[in-house]
Formats: sequence, C-alpha cells, structure tokens
Amino acid sequence: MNVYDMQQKILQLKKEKDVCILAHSYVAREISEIADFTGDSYGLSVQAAKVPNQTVLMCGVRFMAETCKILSPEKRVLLSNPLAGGPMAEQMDKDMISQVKEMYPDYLVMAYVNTTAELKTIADVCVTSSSAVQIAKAVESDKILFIPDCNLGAFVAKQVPEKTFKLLQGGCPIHAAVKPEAVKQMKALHPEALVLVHPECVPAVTEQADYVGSTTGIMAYAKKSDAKEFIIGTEISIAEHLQYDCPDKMFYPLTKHLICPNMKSTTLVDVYRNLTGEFGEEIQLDDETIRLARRCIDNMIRLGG
Ligand code: CIZ
Repeated sequence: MNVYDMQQKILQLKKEKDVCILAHSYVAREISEIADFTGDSYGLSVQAAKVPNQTVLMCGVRFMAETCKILSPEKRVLLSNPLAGGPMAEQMDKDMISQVKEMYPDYLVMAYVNTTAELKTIADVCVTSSSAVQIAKAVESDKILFIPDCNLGAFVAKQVPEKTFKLLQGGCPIHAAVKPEAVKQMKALHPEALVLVHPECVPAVTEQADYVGSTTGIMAYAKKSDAKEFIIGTEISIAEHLQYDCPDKMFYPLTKHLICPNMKSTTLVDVYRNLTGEFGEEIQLDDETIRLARRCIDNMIRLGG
C-alpha cells in the first residue's frame, strides 16, 4: 500500500472508530497530515480533553500520552508505539527526587512536563518550555529545584536572577549533544539566517541564538518573522514542517544529528495498526497517581502555563 492509500484507510478507520489522532510536532509529516491536532505535548493534551471522542491516540512518546490521561482520565488514551519512551523522562524517578527533596526541604519542586506521571505526583508545579520562565517568576517560593533538564533549568535561572535554582544533571541527550561550534559553522554557511533554538540545548548554544523557545514558539516565530532563512536548533521534523508551511522561506537544521529516535519510532503503519487494534498500548494510571499528578498540572494552568 502506498502512503496516500494508507492515509486514506487511516482517515476512514478513525471516523468509523471515533478516534481523535494527536501528532506531536516531532513526528513525521505523513502522520501529522492525518492528525486531528498537531502541536506540543501540553497543547495536545488540552485538545484531547476538549474533543468529544472517547478514544485519543497520541503519536508521540509516553510522557505525552500520560499527560493526556491525567487531563482526561475518563478517556481511552492510546500510545502509538509502546517502545516510545523518553530518555529525559526516565532519568529521574520518584525515589531519587524524594531523597533530593529531603536534602532541600525549603525548595519548591518545578518539574518540566517531560517527566513521568509518577514523578509529577511529588512535584509542586509543572512547566512547559514555553511557560517555565513565567511560572518561575510567579511561584511564591524564591528557591526552586528544577527537574530534570539542567539546560532548560539554566535558561530559566538566567531569566529569573532574583530566585535561587538547584539543577540536577538531567536533560535531553539529543539537544544536549549540539555543539556550540555547530552554530558558528552554520552561521558562516548561512550568514543571513536567524538562529532559533530549543532551551534543552546547552547554554553555549542558546547564548548564540536570535530566539530561544519551545517547539511551538520556534514555529510561530519563524512563520511571523520577515526573515527568509532560519537555522533550526531542535528536532529535525520542525525544520521539515516549517519548510512545508512556509515555502517562500528556507529552513536549515542546526545539525543533521538532531533526530529523536523515540519520537521517530512511530510509523504510519503503526498508526493504522493502532486503529485496527493490532498494536499500541492503552495508558493505565491509577486514580491516586492521576489525582496527585493532576495537582502539579493544575498549578501550572493556574500560574499561567
Ligand atoms: O513538551 C513538548 O512538547 C516538548 C517535548 C517540547 C516543546 O518545546 O514543545
């Protein structure tokens, strides 16, 4: 079956089975084309809660499907590929952070959304890469333990110098591997291009950027900008989607190594097989985990996330 025929079959099945398909912006184009919604993890989980469909299929990674389940416990939430974990989300667990909390009892625990549901149960507030600065300023505490991404944490700490941050050695290995020299090389090759990077990159990379922001922030910035060329420092799919969306502009991935194997582990065939019930995983979270994890997401929403 060719890609177009497979997409038509998926669209037909999704209608018959009343499934809402969510595609994170890091997944491949042919999946985003058949999705009901595309975007970042938080935006997708909010959409999932609003739609009338009782089943939602998250084409992304596990923490994203868990976030959907936390916000829509009554719905059937499917993860497109059971193997699509997330190295960052799995780096720190509840036991480890409970011990760190004992060492710093007066620190508020701020968890990036890229964490497991279990870890969210002991966090005080959740943040996304686009809301982290605003929320760090808004929380009452002036001492913040930021988990798990030390690069995002360092970026936030720099914007909020009036507060004290504790960072742990965690983060996204794909973004963290981008070298500052790569920015210099790409700028030399494309001197007119603006550099847009994700705050999961190391400070020596973000410091050279014209704009630092979330996936949604980078896409919105590039679409609105009058500039014609952009170097994109996040997962390679973002440069690809932007190239489709803005054919009058040029998008260059900052490096060709910015490929997330977990985000890319869902194929169009997987999506089809989720709809036929042959593949995928229904997310199961107990009521207590949902209740406690929901508290830190609600705090994020209350503080302007
Ligand atoms: O939360 C998300 O969707 C991720 C992984 C990144 C972002 O910047 O949107």
